[in-house]
Amino acid sequence: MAETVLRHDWSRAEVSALFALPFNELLHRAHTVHREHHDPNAVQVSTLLSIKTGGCPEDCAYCPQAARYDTGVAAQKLMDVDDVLERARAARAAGASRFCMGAAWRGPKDRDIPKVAAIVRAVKDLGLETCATLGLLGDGHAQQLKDAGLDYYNHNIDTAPEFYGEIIHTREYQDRLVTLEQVRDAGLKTCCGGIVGMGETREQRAGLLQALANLPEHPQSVPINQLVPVPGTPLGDAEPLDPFEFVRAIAVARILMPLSIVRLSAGRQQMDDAVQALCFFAGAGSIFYGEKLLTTGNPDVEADRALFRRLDLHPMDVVESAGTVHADIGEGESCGQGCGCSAAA
Ligand code: SAM
Ligand code: DTB
Ligand code: SF4
Repeated sequence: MAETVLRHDWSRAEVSALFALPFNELLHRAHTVHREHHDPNAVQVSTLLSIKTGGCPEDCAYCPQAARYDTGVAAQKLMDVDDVLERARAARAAGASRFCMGAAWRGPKDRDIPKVAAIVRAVKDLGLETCATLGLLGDGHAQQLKDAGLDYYNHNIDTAPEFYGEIIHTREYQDRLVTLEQVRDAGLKTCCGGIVGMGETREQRAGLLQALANLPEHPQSVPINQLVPVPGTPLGDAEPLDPFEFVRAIAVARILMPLSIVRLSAGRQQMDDAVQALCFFAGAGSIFYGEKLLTTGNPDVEADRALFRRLDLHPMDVVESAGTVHADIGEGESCGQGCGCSAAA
């Protein structure tokens, strides 16, 4: 297979030009890239659990867990290990291969890390891949989580740098980049994406994807969330995005970051099955599975199983996920993505 050059120097004009391609042309190009590096019929399946819900001091305009918005989400403290394990076992039994744990924190305190580490270790021992999203990390946190068996850390840049200030005021874009650097330096795999449908322009959607692709390493997992508008948040009555515009965002992400797994993330419950099928064709290779995201709804397990059957998709297992991401490197070579893999080619 020809060597894939991973670019980190995408210009805004180039990304905008991809968005502006005729829809069929864009999908053809994205699907071609997808097939070069990934099994087009395999979808990585992750289940989310909110291990610490609500009461968050931050002001993210989309988020139902911010204490300052009246959304009906009750604040709860960090869950006990046994309760998390029960949910993780159920997720594994339902077919998930990765368990993603979210906390409504600005970031964990030093004293929270040993508790989260114990949870991560226990979930990892079930044979599941582990992912955590806890907010901004402090010194040493990423390494302690890695040592506990964490595979992925999710931290989103959320939107284009120039739109960010309209969505979040309590932490800076730069703070997020620092956390992402800590995650990479600890040898964790990065899950980093954003939200579309928050009132941004197409140019700003291009800015989000440009910023993701120009990170020092492409995130191994790139969640593209469609805003779930929650009443009580400042974006509770945001104008819905044209579904084809969402598909374009998936396709452009696919082209910019060819080895990454692009995740069709929040917003599937509001999405037509046909639009989801287009997203898979455009290069989405993973989903959240289970009836809940963190606090909002997700399609029923049965509905997703039926969708997989109708589209002849199958869930990726852990080994397959590693092999797919790194399929174009020779045995023993590093993929250059900083994940410490050696090739499964
Ligand atoms: N508190 C941590 C943080 O913000 O980094 C971790 C949890 S936070 C809920 C994780 C991500 O969920 C956010 O960065 C955002 O991208 C996504 N998210 C939150 N609310 C959402 C919504 N209403 N619609 C779509 N995505 C949402
Ligand atoms: C991500 O990018 N999306 C997920 C996960 N990472 C943590 C979260 C979606 C949250 C949707 C709103 C909610 O359920 O509270
Ligand atoms: Fe808090 Fe995270 Fe929600 Fe922002 S996205 S309000 S940091 S839980």
